[in-house]
Amino acid sequence: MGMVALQTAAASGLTRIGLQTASGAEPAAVDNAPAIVVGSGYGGAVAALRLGQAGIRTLVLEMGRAWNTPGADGKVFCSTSAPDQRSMWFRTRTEAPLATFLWLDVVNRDISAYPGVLDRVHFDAMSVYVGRGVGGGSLVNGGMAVTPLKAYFAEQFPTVDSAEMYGTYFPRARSMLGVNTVDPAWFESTEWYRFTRISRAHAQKTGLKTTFVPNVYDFGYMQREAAGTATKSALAGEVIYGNNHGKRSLDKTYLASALGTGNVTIHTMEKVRAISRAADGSWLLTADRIDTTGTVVETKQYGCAYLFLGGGSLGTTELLVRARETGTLPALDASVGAGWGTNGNVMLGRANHLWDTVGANQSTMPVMGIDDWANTANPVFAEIAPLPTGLEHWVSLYLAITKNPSRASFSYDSGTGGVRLGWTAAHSAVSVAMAKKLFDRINSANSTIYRYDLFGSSNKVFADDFTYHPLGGCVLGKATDNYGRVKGYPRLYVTDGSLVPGSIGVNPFVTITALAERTMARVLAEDTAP
Ligand code: FAE
Repeated sequence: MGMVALQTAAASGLTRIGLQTASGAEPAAVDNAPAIVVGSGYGGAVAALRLGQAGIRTLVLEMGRAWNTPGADGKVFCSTSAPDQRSMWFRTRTEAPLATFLWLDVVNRDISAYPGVLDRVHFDAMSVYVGRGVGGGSLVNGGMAVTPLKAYFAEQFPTVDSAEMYGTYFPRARSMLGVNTVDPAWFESTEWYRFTRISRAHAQKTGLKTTFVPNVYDFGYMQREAAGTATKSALAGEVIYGNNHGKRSLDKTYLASALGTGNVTIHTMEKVRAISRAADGSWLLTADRIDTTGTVVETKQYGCAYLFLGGGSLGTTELLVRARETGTLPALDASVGAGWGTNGNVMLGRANHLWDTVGANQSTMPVMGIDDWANTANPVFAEIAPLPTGLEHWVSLYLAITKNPSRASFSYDSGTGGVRLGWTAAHSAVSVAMAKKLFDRINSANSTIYRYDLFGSSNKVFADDFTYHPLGGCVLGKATDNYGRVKGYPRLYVTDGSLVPGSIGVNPFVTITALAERTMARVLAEDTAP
């Protein structure tokens, strides 16, 4: 794992993660690097590791902070039940996905503005949850590490050799990410997954198939939590504001290995704002360095020969749409900004009978899904989600992934310098109709009803106004070639979720990681000088 050290240059206020040199001196500041990676989520982390291993000096620019220093309470991340400033990205009140419980606003809390770990980015009719910090979405997500159905992968990526993906890149991604599965015997007996067993029984009574899903949370650690021999994290409600233990997030896997190569440096709290190309074909980047109040304290210029975009579906697409529309990269393809979708996400809750208790104790890591994707009339894969409140509430919660074919585009807003998203309520209604069809069946087979109190005061049953799975914007084979090379601009690459055309049918990070591995293998073999 190498000698990873966090160094804070007090004079400049610059926090830099680097590898301690033999002399103990800090590596020289890098303003020009052979390769720059924007963002440190899945796509960025894979790029950084493979570049570093190839001996290419690489700088990663990440707008969020490094989550490796305990706060005053001795913990790196705050708890979900008592969130503080660490929870959300520059907010004065938390914005949890479940807004209410029994219609009461008991979930959200006033906080002070700070570069917290979870962001909710609001567009006109859709808001998108994303992770902020070294590790991107891996810091806040549910860890579900699902490989998509081969047939659906091939449908979404007709130009990609799926034999090679399933033979080489998916296995590589799973092994690097530390994917493991819950011990079935423990699952059947532990109080922490009673909520899942109840939902499974109701699905089975409906004649539906359920399937275990792997996770990157260390289930050995979780069993020790349950036994009382390890500090609780997944069993203490931790997930969307970060896990203090147990989760193999990217800072512990890909990024730790990347730093261990000695060739990779990560600059935190630096947001790339503009990309342009110099006369010699190299890349120029403008990045704003912020402090913990969000104030821009320095605007920096960087140069590189190879530029990898891993800012996620929102981050990467915004940078490229802005570059095309402001004329810094005018030859970008017209499809940059298009092909965006929510992976058909809809969240909902069902009310169980009094005898079907879900348990006061619930693990935050989902381990099972209701798999009705083969139902061509209404394909849905529904994750059985936890609702850990510490009390019995008889709620079965789900995150449904529906095969919603709707796609939207981002457009440049010259007034704000940001982007707008053309997703509408009508697009979401398609996901809701599909989720409703499936859960009406489950309710009817079990004589149950929906919960009306979870998503605000308007008796909303289906949370259709947010997604955890933003996908697309720079779709593989459209905005880029078949390997993520941006059309029209040599040595510019996209490696993240913006390559996926709006839907992949399961939780997306294994697919994003595997595609990034495929891109890096090709680019390092063909594009870089030996
Ligand atoms: P991502 O991980 O979002 O990383 C992008 C990084 O770039 C972030 O760290 C940004 O701060 C940074 N960035 C963006 N713009 C800039 C800029 N201009 N300059 C500098 N830095 C920038 O992208 N997926 C699963 O497969 N299983 C799950 O169980 C699951 N649960 C989820 C639960 C939650 C609450 C959320 C929010 C997401 C969940 N996801 C899950 C989705 C998953 O985390 C997401 O698909 C990936 O993180 C996307 O990876 P990317 O590399 O595309």
